[in-house]
Amino acid sequence: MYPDTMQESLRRVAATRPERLRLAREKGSKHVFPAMNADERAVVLREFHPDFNEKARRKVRVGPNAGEEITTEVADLLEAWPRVSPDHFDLAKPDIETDVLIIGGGSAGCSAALLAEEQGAKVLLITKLRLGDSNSVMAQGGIQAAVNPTDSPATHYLDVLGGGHFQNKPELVEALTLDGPKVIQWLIDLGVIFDSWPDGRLVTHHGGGTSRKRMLSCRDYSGSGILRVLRDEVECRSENIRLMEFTPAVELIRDADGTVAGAVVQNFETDEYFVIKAGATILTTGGLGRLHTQGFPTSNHYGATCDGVVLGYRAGAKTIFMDSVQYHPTGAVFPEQIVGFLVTEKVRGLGGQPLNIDGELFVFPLEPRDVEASAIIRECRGREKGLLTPSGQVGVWLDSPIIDELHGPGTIEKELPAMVRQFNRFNIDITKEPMLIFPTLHFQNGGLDVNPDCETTLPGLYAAGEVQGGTHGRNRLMGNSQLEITVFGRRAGIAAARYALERRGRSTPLTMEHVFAYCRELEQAGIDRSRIAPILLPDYLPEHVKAKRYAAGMPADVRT
Ligand code: MEZ
Repeated sequence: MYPDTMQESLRRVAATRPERLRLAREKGSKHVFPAMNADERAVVLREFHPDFNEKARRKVRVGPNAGEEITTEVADLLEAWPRVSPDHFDLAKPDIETDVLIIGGGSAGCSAALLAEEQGAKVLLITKLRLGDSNSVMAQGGIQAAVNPTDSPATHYLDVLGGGHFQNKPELVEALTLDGPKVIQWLIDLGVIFDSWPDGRLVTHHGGGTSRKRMLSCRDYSGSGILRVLRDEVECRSENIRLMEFTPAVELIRDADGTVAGAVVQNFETDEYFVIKAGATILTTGGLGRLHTQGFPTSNHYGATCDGVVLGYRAGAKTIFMDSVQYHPTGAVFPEQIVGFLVTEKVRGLGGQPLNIDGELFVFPLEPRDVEASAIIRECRGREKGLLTPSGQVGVWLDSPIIDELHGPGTIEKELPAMVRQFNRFNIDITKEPMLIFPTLHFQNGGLDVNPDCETTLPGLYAAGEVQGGTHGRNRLMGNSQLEITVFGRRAGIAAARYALERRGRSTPLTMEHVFAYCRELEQAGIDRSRIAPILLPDYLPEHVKAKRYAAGMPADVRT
């Protein structure tokens, strides 16, 4: 239920709807508002995208990317001390040995495990929370792949490059788009049920920046529709895929040849540490939403704390595009309980329109994400045409009722059941009233630098999914993350298994000398010892509680 202060604006939204509807019906949703040209996009990005804020980036002083500009909150994490001292572990006596160690239990981790197992490797998958607790499972709107006869991987390739401002690594985009249709078939064969027409053809929608309809979906539970199948499959293959939950990695291990050869992991429940020796190691740890860059709320899951980049970087792997963060244009800003929650882009794919306080459409609804988000920020902060919520947030409307008007009653209930439920809990019926939205921190555009086999710049270390960088340049389009985690999860699984199987039986001594070396760099750069990483879990304790803990002689940070 919206407060009285918003009722006048809601009346204006209802008043402008018939004309907006007429335009959408007569000209098609693509022409309801002129799309920006390249110059207009550049201006709105420069003036309003958070990445262009002067405090958004700073030079990192240590590690393989030293001297490069990196997102400030990430630079803070890279300039942090280890959680554990390498002295404490007897590397000559590993607690567990495996061919392939996978760190992270979302769709990339599960895909990697399945494909590594199929190569004949023994796999150990460790995950910080439960298997499946990840950004993968929270994706709503869909997965892109060129499955339609009017589409092709080449067209998809061009869209991905355009969305990424032509800065993407082309070989990764090629792998992503060429593997796309094959991966969709693989998912269907495993049991994923994508939305389809009665004659069996897959339903496809547009997303921001797509030149063809290629967004496949499982209603608006797409990530969950995919991951539950992958997770079940992993659990079914328990003979060769061992699973350890509530067990994050806290440091990578290398061997005397410089190859990454496993990790030190922590059991969250017992606080025990284990040394795991592996023939190859794959990072599938996801993104960084819980760093709340520039104070933004996030659509990400609780464990999205950038751990994989920290671990890989400290071991010596290079990053790419770690100066770029994605703010999804439509996060909820009302009610307060769901601030930052995702409002899927599928709403706009179905014809939903962003409107200001006067009920005016102010941007083409399907601009690429960074442009759409910047235009919404401009409407609120630059033009002051947003609405203020009782808790002090500012947002604009996303007109959902127009969807039923465009496509027939019942469309919203059928296509957007997650959205309907999310708002119904607060007595907001999105079939009758719009949602109030503002950009929310959604995705880590950059990550560890990889090639199409997911090899990082360190031998024996692979990265797949959100933790890898390069595929999307500095801006990802909707649905390409769900594709990336499966395409590159599979590729990492195959490549890592082959690497590990070739090395089976070798016994090169393990070392954590790289951690000592990193500490020396931190020391030289004068980095404050109170900063510890990976952080593993976000810190939401209020300052006054921390002060009390400190006064009682406890560590102020509950996570240490
Ligand atoms: O790819 C995404 O980020 C996605 C599917 C999000 C959404 O809006 O639903």
